[in-house]
Amino acid sequence: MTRLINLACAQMGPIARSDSRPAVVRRQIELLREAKGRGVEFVVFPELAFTTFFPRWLIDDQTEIDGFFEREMPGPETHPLFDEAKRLGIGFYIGYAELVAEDGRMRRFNTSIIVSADGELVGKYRKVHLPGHAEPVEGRTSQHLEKRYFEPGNLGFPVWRTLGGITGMCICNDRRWPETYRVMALQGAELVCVGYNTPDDHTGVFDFDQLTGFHHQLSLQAGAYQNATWVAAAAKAGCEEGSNMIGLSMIVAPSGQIVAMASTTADELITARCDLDMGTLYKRTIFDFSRHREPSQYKLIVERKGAILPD
Ligand code: CDT
Repeated sequence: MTRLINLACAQMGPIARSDSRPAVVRRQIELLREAKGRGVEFVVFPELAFTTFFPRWLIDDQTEIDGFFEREMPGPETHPLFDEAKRLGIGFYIGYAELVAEDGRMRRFNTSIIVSADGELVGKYRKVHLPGHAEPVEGRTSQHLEKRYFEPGNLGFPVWRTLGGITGMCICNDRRWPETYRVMALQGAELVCVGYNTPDDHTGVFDFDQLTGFHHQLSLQAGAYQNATWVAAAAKAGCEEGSNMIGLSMIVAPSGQIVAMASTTADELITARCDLDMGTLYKRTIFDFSRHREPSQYKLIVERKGAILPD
């Protein structure tokens, strides 16, 4: 028996700083409608999908910063997306900047949610691995100040029974860390959704930066294969406010094979018919965790943060 799901990644082209949320939501609704026409049941949208990628700028005015955040989801400007998805009967993953009163203070997270086809919130995730810096790096036109604007996520890497299978989420830089996938795989993940904004100049070292697309693919394919899970990753791409961000949105099978990939850096829907049972072969053989893993030998992974070199 197979468990098939028609899956899409709705890659988005650039969002200018001056673009309003209603204008962005209209683009997302167009992508949803195209998805419906192609028989899609679930759509993955990018990280921070309602605004430009604001961590590229040093902004001092807290009111201005908070203008990029959502106090409620859906809110007055974002609910048309939720309404249309429900009308079309399509579930989705989407990322946004979350401003929330928690533990007696205002907190800011880089967040994603899964919404079911009937419009119910299935789950929330807050980005754990925040890349970049808290202070601007001299000489860079585009900064990467996620460590300044967000706190690390505090919800772990949960998974949910939805879409007829077990689904988890991560956000952008998380996809480069093997722990991300493994924690979800240890809960039986069959699909991992990822939204991302990846500039092509993030180290400033050409030898590294020219491989940005390759490192992205490598991470997703390794994560999928080593954890016997589908991975669906949606970019915000193209030249956004002078920063070039990679496209290459893709759907990767548990075999590690790429089954769909974007060919532009604009708004583009990619789709694949995914058998959620495909990972079972790997989970019963080479990656049968309960037979082959040796957790007692991996203790350092949770005990140690940075490398300590031998004497
Ligand atoms: N958004 C995000 O996490 N982007 C990072 C690139 C920047 S690292 C300074 C990524 O890992 O793609």
